[in-house]
Amino acid sequence: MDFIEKLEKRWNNKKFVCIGLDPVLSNLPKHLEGNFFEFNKAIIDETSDTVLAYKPNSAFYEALGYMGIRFLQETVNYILSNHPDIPVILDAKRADIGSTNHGYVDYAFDYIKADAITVHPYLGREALKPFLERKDKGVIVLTKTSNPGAGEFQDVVVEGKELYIRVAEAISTSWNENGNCALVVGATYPKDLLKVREIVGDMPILIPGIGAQGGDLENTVKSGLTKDKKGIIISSSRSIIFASNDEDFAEAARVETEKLHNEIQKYI
Ligand code: OMP
Repeated sequence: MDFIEKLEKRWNNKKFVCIGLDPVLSNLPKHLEGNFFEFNKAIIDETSDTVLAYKPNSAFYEALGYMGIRFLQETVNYILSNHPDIPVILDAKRADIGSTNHGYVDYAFDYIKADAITVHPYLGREALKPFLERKDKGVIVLTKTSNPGAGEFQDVVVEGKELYIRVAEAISTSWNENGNCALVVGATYPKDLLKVREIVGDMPILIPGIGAQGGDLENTVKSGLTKDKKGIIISSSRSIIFASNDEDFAEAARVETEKLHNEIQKYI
């Protein structure tokens, strides 16, 4: 199953929550002794029946050096082996000139074995070809990010339209020849999410910013859904994975995941 097929299957079962697997040493329960894989595994075991996807952010693993990369690889292997229908998004926000991108592509898709990766659009479609050519993998392009300063460049008006609108237009047309593109729009900008949804039709949109960043869930769901009530990947990390930093952390993560899942269902 490719990335889009995995998403479709889980959307059909009304799953919309993506858990950001973003561990930090200082927040890990003591008994795990800094083992990110054991931390993630416990959370996956408790939440796999409720989630749409998992999204480890590479930064938290890179911070530990080679041990971190090993924890990341073990985590993705665990999901692939035990829940092959759950898509794994490697949040790495990569992109460079074309020849260098081959390195990122080999790492993300062949070594880590992620189903999708986040990339930034700054270098343009020509440079991103090594990502876009991997038809079975998702290429999720930053369009309107969740951070307070996102507008500094993304809202600049270029030939009559904000830059993020032009990015959304490009991604949904020429970039998406292989039908494997998706976009990132932060839950902190629901009005912009609605504009992007109108441009991109039923393309998948990854929506971080719910939970710790204070995104408005009701507006986000209503603005982001497609006509057939799919298309949204609602992502939250800290508010789920650090709901408790005691021995009950995985159960606490399950409770938070189910809470988010149930709240989303109210707005569908
Ligand atoms: P929490 O704020 O703890 O839910 O974490 C948010 C996660 O989503 C982090 O891994 C961020 O790097 C990521 N993210 C954003 O917060 N904002 C964006 O605009 C894009 C992303 C992302 O690509 O996932």
